[in-house]
Amino acid sequence: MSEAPPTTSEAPTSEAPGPLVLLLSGPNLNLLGERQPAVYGTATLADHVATARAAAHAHGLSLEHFQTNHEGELVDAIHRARDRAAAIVVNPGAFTHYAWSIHDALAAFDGPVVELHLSNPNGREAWRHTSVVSPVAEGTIAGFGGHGYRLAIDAVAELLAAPDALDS
Ligand code: CA2
Repeated sequence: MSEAPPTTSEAPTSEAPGPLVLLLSGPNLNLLGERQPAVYGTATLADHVATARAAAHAHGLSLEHFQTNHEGELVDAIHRARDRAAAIVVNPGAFTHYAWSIHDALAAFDGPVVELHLSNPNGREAWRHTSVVSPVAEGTIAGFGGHGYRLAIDAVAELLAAPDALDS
């Protein structure tokens, strides 16, 4: 019998030039396109990464993506970003609702952080209404499905170009 493929992540991919945006995907997002299309759509995570990368390139930014099902790996990825990335876009999956280690790691990142969700957690079960990530994010994009990936990159580009641009 062949061994099951690793569940943790795809290899980080990036390209020069331009400031680096790190796109992080939390648990179970690797299953997108396979289950629950009524909630999360039919596009795969690779489709969403391609959308984000195209948007980043249009803004002169480079993009690296990392997906993991493990909280500590997400914390490690955020730590590594401290010396490398200008901004982080993160869909923390269910970690959104309870993973204070991710809150703390993001709080130690100097650049802008945009929280991203495919669905609108506030319109779903009560346990999804709390985000421990929101307090350390510049803002949240939620409920726009795959379009959210472009919207999140657009927001990051604005924030990097003029850090106070979205204040008013
Ligand atoms: O709406 C989002 O993007 C979420 O972050 C998705 C998380 C959920 O726990 C958050 O409340 C909101 C879940 C991602 C799981 O994705 C699956 C995809 C296909 C099949 C099963 C799960």
